[in-house]
Amino acid sequence: MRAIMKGMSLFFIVLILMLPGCQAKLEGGTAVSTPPTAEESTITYEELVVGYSQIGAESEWRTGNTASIKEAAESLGVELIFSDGQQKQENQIKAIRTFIAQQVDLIGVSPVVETGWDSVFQEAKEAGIPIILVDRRAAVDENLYTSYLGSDFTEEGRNAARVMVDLLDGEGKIVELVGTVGSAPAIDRYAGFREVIKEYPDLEIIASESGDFTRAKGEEVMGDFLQLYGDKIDAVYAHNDDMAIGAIKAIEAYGLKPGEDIKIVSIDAIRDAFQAMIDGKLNATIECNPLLGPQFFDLALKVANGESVPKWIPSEEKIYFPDDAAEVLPSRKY
Ligand code: GYE
Repeated sequence: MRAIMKGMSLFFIVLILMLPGCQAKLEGGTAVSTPPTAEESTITYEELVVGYSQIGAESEWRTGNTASIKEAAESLGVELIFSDGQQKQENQIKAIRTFIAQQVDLIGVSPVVETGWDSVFQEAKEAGIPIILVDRRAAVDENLYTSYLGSDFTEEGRNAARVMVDLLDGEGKIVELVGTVGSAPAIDRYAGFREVIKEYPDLEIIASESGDFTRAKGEEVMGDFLQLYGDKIDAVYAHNDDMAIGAIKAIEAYGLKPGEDIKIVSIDAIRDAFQAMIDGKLNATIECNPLLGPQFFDLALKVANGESVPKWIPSEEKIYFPDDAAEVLPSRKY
């Protein structure tokens, strides 16, 4: 909506008011102009106003994701109103309400947890503002958002399990560092991993706790696991690299060798994970792509121009092992 106003000069508004059959009507002496339809005008990147509700800055993945969104907006000339929710859903809901009041053209949101979005998304819908989910899904009716741009977290969990089966030769005790409780990646990575592991009766998940996707919490929870189970632990499955890096510290502090005495598989493929693999402390990382900025604005422009878009645009992702880490690290952008 703001783009339409930005794109329309006063002259143009006066002109359409004077044209017969135009969409402007006079109601009680006030001019009301209906926005042009997709056929009548095409919005450009420079005219687009986007509100973006980010989760916070809990991980390297997240800071890479934020940079990608901001850089893409800047280089395309999109007006971006960015809000950092500091890990709190209530802050994200407030931000979305502000975007609605500001009449942005479109809202991008990465929901910290899956549930609790119905009312605010409904408010956006009633205001005619489309929502694109970025990175994380929300458990809402499909008609409350236009598209979801993000990874297949369940497949990431399955891939982590497939790698784990190989590393442990189908036998051993695993501890799990779970992501933020109630978040889409934590729920799906938990489930995907188990789908594969349950086929191997000699693989056992002996403990599973949330490390909230942060290094500090990953270190703390791994420290607790070591106190409880010590060298009975054969492997760690961490829902992200930051928690794995925290776990590496805890394992070293306990006097064991991460990557050797205790195998570690995690998700994201951040630069520090490549360094940990080069150092022999991490056994594999499953890529999850945060560089979603360019794709997001491409999608946003299409939606603002009334084009139809897919309901889900999955990211393409790889698995990385220590053997390729030194070669790949220089090209990693996050
Ligand atoms: O894996 C983790 C981050 O939602 C995919 O959130 C994202 C996850 C990512 O904090 O590092």
